[in-house]
Amino acid sequence: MTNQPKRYLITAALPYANGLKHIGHLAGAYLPADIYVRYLRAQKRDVAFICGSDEHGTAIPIQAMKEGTTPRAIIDKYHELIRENFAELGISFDIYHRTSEPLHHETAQEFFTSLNSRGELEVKESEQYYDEEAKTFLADRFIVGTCPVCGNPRAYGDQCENCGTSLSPEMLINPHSTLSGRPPVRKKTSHWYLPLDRHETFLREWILQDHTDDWRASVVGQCRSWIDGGLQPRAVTRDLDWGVKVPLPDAEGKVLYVWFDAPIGYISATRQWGINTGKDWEPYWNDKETKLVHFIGKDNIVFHCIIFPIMLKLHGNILPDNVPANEFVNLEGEKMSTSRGWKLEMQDYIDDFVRKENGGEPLVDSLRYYLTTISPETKDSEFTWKGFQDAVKSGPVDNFGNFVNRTFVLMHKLCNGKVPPLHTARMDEADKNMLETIGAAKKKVEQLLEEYRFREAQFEVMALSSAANGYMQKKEPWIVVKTLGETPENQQLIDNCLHICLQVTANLAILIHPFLPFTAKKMLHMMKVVEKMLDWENAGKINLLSVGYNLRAPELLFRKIEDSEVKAQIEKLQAAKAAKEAENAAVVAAEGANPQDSAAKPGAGPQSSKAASSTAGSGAKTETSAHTKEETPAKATIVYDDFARLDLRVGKILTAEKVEKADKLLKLLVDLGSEQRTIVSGIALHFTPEEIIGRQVVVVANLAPRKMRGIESNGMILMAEDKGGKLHFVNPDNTVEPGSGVS
Ligand code: B3M
Ligand code: ZN
Repeated sequence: MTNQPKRYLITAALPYANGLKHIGHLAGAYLPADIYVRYLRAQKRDVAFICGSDEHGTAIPIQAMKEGTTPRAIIDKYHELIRENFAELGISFDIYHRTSEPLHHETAQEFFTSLNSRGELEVKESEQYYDEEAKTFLADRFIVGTCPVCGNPRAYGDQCENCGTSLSPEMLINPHSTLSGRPPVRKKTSHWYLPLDRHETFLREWILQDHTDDWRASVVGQCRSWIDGGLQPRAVTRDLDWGVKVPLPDAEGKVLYVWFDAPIGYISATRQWGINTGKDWEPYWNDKETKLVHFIGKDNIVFHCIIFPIMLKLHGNILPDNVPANEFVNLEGEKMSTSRGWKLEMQDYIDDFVRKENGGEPLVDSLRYYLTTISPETKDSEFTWKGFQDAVKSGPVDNFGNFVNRTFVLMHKLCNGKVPPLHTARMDEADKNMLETIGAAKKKVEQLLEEYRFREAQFEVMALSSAANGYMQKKEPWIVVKTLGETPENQQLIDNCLHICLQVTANLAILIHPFLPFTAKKMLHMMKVVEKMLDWENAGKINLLSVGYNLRAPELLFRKIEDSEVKAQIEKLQAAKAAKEAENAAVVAAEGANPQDSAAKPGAGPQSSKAASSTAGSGAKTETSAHTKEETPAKATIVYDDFARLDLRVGKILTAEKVEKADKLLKLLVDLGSEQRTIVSGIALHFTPEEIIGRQVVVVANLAPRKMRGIESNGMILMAEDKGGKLHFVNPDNTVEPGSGVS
């Protein structure tokens, strides 16, 4: 789009309302979108900034299972938390909508119906996994089994969260349904497909011819490889009960695929915004003079550049003008990962830095500043706490904040707290250069922002402040009187320097405003000017503050990040990771005892003390626990359903005897209330048979039987292992009925 568009529609990817979002998300989509939108608003362009929660897809019911609650409770909780986090970090959406709203369901259904009734969708029959006990089709995420790559016994049908491998359910060893625990079967079902292949020519022309110059190379590259790889029809419906119902009589139990409905969420959010503001929303989606820009992370490229544009074209809407997708932000040298506890959530930062501090806004802007300096525009980037500390010090504190502060302090000290006059006859080259630099900086920042180059744009603002610091250093107004004497002529030199520095300050407020909005507001207050001064058209002007105007005292714009804060954050990160590792190891231990999994890992046999000793995470005493630790050191979080599959009961040891030719094993007879069980346990090196008779224990009662040394063992008892490798009983604090459940 070369001419100036009539209006702008800016979207940022709709976050899944299944958990808190981290600063990688913030840096990837929301912050750059916010900077762009704030710039457009300052330009007085007509703009709608759209976002909201993506509340469908299997991610939501899965999280509900994890938290032992309903999908509805999950979306209500996370929608609100995420919305609040964004607001606190100054992300200025015009609307933060929800795909669970009736208006969205209606909009998405209308969209589907419109495409379907015009023959743009195809119905195809296929075989899908089905849970015969739960009587439902299973999304890939609802199938778990052993990862063929790393042996993680809790890999999902779409991905192993332990090693990151993308999987399909067929690749799992011993796949089973998370709903019933049964192996899934294949069953015929029919679905609606969007035949992407019909639109290849359109995509080639639209992206590979028209947008190779203005879209980011990585975005065009991904699109090219999708198109060249051969486009296939994509299913746009799913057998699931959570989502937007397929609006057809013969589609019972089917919903729209989340990636079909979610981008339509941009449209329904715009509709709602229209209702809220009384604006006519339709031209934002229908009029060619609208510039539509999607801000996303690189994992969403195909949906925003290939699938959704096809949908938009078929539905008669405008297409995105650009999709400035970002790469990822790593944290302290590692990929951010919720399952490994390696992350910095927006919420964490807000809790530790923003809310703790009275007027924590400078720390919001410090985060925004740093995230823009490491904006992953062309490659993955790295957040480190030391990097954060250094960046805040060298940019906002020592450069920008220092300049503004010095200017105000000196103006109060040397010019009676008023904007001094400019004595043009006394201006030298340095003065003139400084004034010219203001205009040049504005041009550069503007051009970079128009090209979505936020990192460089912010750098140019800082470069202006850096030049101004250099200018002031050269002029040294604080020693003019001392060195040259207190004369009206010398006061003119001081006036000129501070007049220029104040005009630079006013310009800095305008230019930094899209990036650091709280700082800009504070500067307005110090300068006693109204918000209108921040209009972009004022940038570059050198008469923004009138001569003789009284200004307020300087306020602290930024503060340093202390070493102790850096240290505390790194420790917190390490601790979160260790806690997750311990949690994951516990799952491995429990699951490793599952005969299905040991079948998949030859050599792993049941051991009575294994679960507890591995859980304790210390030196393994038995071959099997050592084996388990080596093979699968850490595991993904389990869902509640995984835990519920265990039948844990209190038992009482009735008899105990050594097993012949097996120095580690004891054969126990355990009273489980309704029955007595023989259990072979690997605790003989720790306890004599006599000392454990009569003790209560926790038994995994539904462990499949297994023969050891010719004796069938029917269950497993849990033991805790201390640091020294000694085993201890895990038992109720008081005697309870044998057979009592443990949950
Ligand atoms: N919720 C995926 C994500 O958060 C998805 C984006 C939807 S944008 C329409 O990465
Ligand atoms: Zn794996």
